[in-house]
This record gives sequence, structure tokens and C-alpha cells, in this order.
Amino acid sequence: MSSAALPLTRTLTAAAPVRLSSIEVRLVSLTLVRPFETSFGRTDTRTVPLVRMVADGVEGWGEIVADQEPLYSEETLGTAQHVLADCFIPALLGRPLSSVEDVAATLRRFKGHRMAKAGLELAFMDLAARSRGLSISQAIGGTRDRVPVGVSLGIEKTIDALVEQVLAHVAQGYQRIKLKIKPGWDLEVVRAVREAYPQGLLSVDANTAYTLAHTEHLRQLDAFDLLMIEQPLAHDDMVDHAALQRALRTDICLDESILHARGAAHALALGSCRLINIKIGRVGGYTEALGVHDVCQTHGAPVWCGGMLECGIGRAHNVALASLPNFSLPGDISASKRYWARDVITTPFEVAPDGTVAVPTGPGTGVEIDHAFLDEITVGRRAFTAP
Ligand code: SMG
Ligand code: MG
Repeated sequence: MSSAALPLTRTLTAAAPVRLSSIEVRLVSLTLVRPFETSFGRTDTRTVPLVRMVADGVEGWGEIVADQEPLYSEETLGTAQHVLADCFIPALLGRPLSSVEDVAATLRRFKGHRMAKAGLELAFMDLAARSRGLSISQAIGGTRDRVPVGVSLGIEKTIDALVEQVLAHVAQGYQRIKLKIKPGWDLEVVRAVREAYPQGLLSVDANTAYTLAHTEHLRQLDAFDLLMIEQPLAHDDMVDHAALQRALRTDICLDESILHARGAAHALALGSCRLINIKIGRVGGYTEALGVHDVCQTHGAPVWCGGMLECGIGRAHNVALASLPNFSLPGDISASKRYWARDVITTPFEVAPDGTVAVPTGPGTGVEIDHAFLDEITVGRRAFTAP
């Protein structure tokens, strides 16, 4: 593997040390325009915890990607609310915080619960960048003004219905199609989609549905010239993935298995994968996401930005992250309308005919919250103030 020089001037500090006067956790309820089914289950409605921080009249917003049930990872809506209220928020309120790294360092003694931590880092990053009049993309050293995007298509009732979805999204410009697979919904499905979409970038995501016993079966995917197979084996495995990667021509991309920069380095050294997707929530925030990005860049492994069916706030953070130089593959960053009839931001994200999304240039996330709509869909809120 080649190694590339790391860029970057990063400004993860606020204009002046920040003492957070309040942190609010607000739950909003949103219904997908189309249910999304993976190997582990089906999502049609999401209850999304949003984090709002205020300091010296500047605010910042973050989103927590934990789900109702521990299906994608161990975290849930319930565990996130618990650790925020009882551990993380009390540790942050009233304490001087200069940078996003300070937030990460303050929370480091608490094990795990990365999605909950990320919600706080996201809000702080937004606030810190706004306090300096920088966009997050500028603050983290982003180099793209538009990012290439793909779409992740769930399991459908029939192969025909999926092929129809594929063609509709290709027509909208998406640069890469990703299919969810599981035993019983794989080879035949990929064959049919490949016939309908012979040239384009195509990948599959198993969300941990297979074991090494499926090696011969998965080898048959090599025939379809896939960009990658994402997370075929267990969420906590790296060794079996290395054995599988040796048996496959297709690149393995790890998602669930990569929780931090050290894990990314291990996976690349072990040969468990050749690609990594980065989700800010999965790795616990910007500090670690930037770390994973840099480790991969040093190893010559490209990364791409994963998605967790975010609303506009989380999506804005994802777009900012994906503007970093080593995000060279299309991300799971689709248009707002692919998820929601109405998004929580005033200007929804759109995918241009060339399959790119514009990186917002305004301060912080660069998006404006649609407060009237947010209030309408709020199903719970809890505010915490500094003593
Ligand atoms: O946000 O467009 C999106 C979804 C992308 O497939 C997607 N996410 O494993 O990569 C993944 C899944 C996790 C979420 S499934 C509810
Ligand atoms: Mg995945």
C-alpha cells in the first residue's frame, strides 16, 4: 500500500474557551418516505435525539444515530438518553472547553456509548465553528466543495421492485448503488441488478449476516465486479474477515467492526478489509472520525462516509466530513427527499444530476433549522443547565 502525506490545517478550537450554559436533548419523530429493510430488520419511523448546546449566545446542533433497538450496534435510544443525562452532560456543563478534542478527552474515561458521545461532539463542533465564522468543512480541513454520493437501497418484496428502485436512483444521478443483502437475498438479486445496471458502481452490504462457512457462496459475488462487499461477518470480528478477504477478489469494506482509529489501523494491518466507511456516530465523534480518516490515508486506503438515515442535522455533519480529501468514494449521503417528506432544515439537501451534493459554506453546519417543523415533531425534551 502506498502512503500519502497528511494535509491539513484543522481548527477544532472555538474562538475562545467555551463554558456551556445549557445542553438540551430533544427527541423528534420522523417517518421515512419508504421503509428501509436490512438483514437485521426494517425501519419506517425514527425517533431521533438531537443535541443543542448554547454558550455565549452561540448555539450548536448535533444528532444521535442510535436506534430503538440494539440491532446495528449495542446502543439504543434509551442507553443514549441515560448516559447523556447521568454521565456525559454533567461532565461537560460549566467546564471550560477549548476544542472538540477537549470534549472527547473529557468523555474518554467513559467506555463505549460512542453514538451518544458523537451527538455532543457534533453539537460542539457546530458551535465552535460558528464562533469562528467558519464552516465545519473549513474547520476540519475539507478540500471539496461538492461530494460524490450514492444511495443505499433496502431489501424489497421482489427483485423487480428493487431493480425499479435502482434505475430510478441511477436516473437521478447517484454515482453508486448499494444493495442490502442477506442469505436468501443475494446472488440472484445482484445478478438481476447487474443486468439492469451493467457499468455503474455497485456494492453490497450484509450488515453482519454471514459467517466464514459462507465463504464459497460469497466468492460467487466476485463475478459481478462489485466495488465492495460491506461488513459480511460479525460486528466484533476482524480475524475471520481477514480470512474471507484472502479468499475474495472483491474488496471488503468494514463498517460495524471499526470503532476507532486504532481499530482501523489493526484492520488494515491484518488485511481484514481494503476499505473503511466512516460514520461519525459509530466512532464517537469528529475527533475519532478524523483519526480514522488519517490512518486510512496513511495506509493508502480510501474511505467513504456512511449513513444512518439521518435527518438534515446529521446529514450536514456527514457532508462536511465527506469534504475531507481521502473521502474519495461516493458516500451514503442521499438527498433529504430520499428519506423524509419534510426535513428539519430550511433548505433540504439535493443531489445534482452529476451525483454530487454541495458542501454548505455558511458558519458551522451551514444549515438552518426549521424550528416550526421541529416543534411540531418533537416528542420529548430535556434541558440541562450549568450549576
Ligand atoms: O443513511 O442512507 C442512509 C442509510 C445507509 O445503508 C445505510 N446504513 O450499515 O451502512 C449501513 C446502514 C446502517 C443503517 S440501517 C438502519
Ligand atoms: Mg453498512
